[in-house]
Amino acid sequence: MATDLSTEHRPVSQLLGDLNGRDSEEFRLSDEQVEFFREYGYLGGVRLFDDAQVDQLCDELSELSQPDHPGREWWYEYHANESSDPDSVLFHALGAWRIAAGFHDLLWNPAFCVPASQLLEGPVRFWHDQLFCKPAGHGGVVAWHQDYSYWTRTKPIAHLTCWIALDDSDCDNGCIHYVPGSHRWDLLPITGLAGDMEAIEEVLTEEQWECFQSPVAVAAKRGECSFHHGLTVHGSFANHSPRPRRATVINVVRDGVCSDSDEPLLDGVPPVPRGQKMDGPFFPLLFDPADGV
Ligand SMILES: O=C(O)CCC(=O)C(=O)O
Repeated sequence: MATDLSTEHRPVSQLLGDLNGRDSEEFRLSDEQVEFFREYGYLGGVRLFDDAQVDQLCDELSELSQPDHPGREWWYEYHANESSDPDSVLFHALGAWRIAAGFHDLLWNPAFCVPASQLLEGPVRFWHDQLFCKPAGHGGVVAWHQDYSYWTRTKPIAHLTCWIALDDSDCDNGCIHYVPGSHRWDLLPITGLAGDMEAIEEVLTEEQWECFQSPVAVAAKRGECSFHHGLTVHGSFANHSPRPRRATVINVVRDGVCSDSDEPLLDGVPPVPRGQKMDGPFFPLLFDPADGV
């Protein structure tokens, strides 16, 4: 029998080992890294996990990919294939932190929380997690988009995404690509997440579309992550390689971001009334720099 881990607001397994006891200074980004993020809207090459930790997460992931696994009622969303094409598969699911101990505990990894608080410039509150997995040979695209276009029910924009590679990822198996500087663009409408990579073109100016001629591919070794701003345009191409491309994502907000809706912010979660700060069991405070790790 699985238990709903959303009631636990500290690590419940050995995934992080002694990481939580260490000095937060060890995990701080350099001034150059923070400056790079501010300039371009993304930052790659930050290590969060070693091989053994990624192995534990991959074991859990194989169970979570079985549609009849225990705890399946706690997903916020679960798409065995987000695209409508069986030859272009994107497994996409939100809510693994409630179901599997490793995916729960990774939220409290100081190697994630400390940099996140530097980039958000404040305490880090959990929004939700995601899995984005492309099988070998017939993995689908993640079409160009801005994350915040899916999150306008929360405001103001003080949102950060951490994309974590569970396989070595590069241009062959569909690594993440960013449009540098697009975090300064206005909010674009939703044009779809799977299927047509370039659907976004219809809502761009000519000048913006030019920027898609030179997006930056950010390769990552398993266990490494990249961070991006809620408005940075990003996407990833199909995986025709013989290797899978699996990733997990943590989405966070600066503490103080409010609900802008009286509807549930996530499927199955009690509403946070419009105007009230996001808080409560589903949106735990992960890290406050005033307290340290
Ligand atoms: O996994 C990918 O290729 C893209 C993930 C994504 O869109 C995100 O992290 O916001």
